[in-house]
Amino acid sequence: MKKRIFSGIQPSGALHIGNYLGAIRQWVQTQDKSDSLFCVVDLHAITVPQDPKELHQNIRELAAIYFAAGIDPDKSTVFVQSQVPEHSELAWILNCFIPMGWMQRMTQFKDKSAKKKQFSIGLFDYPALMAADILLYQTDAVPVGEDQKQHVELTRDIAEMINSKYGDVFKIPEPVIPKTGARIMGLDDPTVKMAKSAEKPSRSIYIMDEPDVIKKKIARATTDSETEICFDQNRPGVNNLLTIYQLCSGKTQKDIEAHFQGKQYSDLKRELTDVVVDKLTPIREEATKILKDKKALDDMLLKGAEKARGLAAPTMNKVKAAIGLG
Ligand code: AQP
Repeated sequence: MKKRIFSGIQPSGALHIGNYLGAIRQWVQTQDKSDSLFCVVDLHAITVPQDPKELHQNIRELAAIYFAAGIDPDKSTVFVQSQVPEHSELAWILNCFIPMGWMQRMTQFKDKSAKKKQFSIGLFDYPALMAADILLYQTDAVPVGEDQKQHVELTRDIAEMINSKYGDVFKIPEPVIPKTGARIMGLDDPTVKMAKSAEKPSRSIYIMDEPDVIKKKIARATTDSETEICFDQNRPGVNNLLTIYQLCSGKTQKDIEAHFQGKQYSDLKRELTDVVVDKLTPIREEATKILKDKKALDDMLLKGAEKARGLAAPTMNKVKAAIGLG
């Protein structure tokens, strides 16, 4: 039997090339080998303030990009989290079992809340909703970045605790950290991660950026005063540009270094622009087409949500029966 995989992205801003290279690109490769669910996790996005109009637009755009990048709705279940109410329902039930101390240990909450004057209970409770997302589908594997590993470990602890009380309710999921899941850094500041919620548009190459915008952003990207073009963690700007080049071109580091030997940063930036534009243009064009047919996109997402609800129902019945509800 194929392994079941669950993964999602928050519609918390416009999607960038880091999200594509670090997540969606890998999903497209795994969908043939696994029984995959790919979710637009909009309930996670509202754990921080969102503008309603922008959120609505981001949800649709993210879904359109999933399909445009090659997620096939006949192979994978693609849906919007808030269209499957079982996610919130299970999250509430889990909330009533998770010891407070377990949640207080979550480092992402500590980091995110430290930067804010005020934050919601939802931000604190984010890992419980993530656990519900995963456990609802009896998921085998969760592809995540290093920063989300602690949340998957918490999910395992929650599942084991409930199973030990009530028998075999949940499958214990495994975190999968993709080997090639390089962290793409900001173009303007390569010491911070490229992020959807970053305020400066110059930080990120967005999937929906036109070629001339991509060209300008790469031309202004931070490098250094050295001359040699090589992969070097201690030179974060050049290293980041080369990493994006590597992931978009599919070439090896050795070949790339040989190719750029004796060349200048202006050559690297020009060639990088070409490979990025080649990679993103078909996705942008297809997503634009998908977004134009509002009803077709709504229908695809509703179909995905119905399929997801069908998969979630047996778990919800099992959980409710186990704890005495319903
Ligand atoms: N810079 C990145 N490089 C590589 N992969 C990245 N991902 C995110 N940023 C990079 C991967 O994309 C997915 C998005 O997950 P998410 O929406 O839950 O949130 P995130 O990781 O916090 O993404 P962002 O873009 O940084 O958004 P905001 O600004 O909203 O926090 C994950 O698979 C992640 O690894």
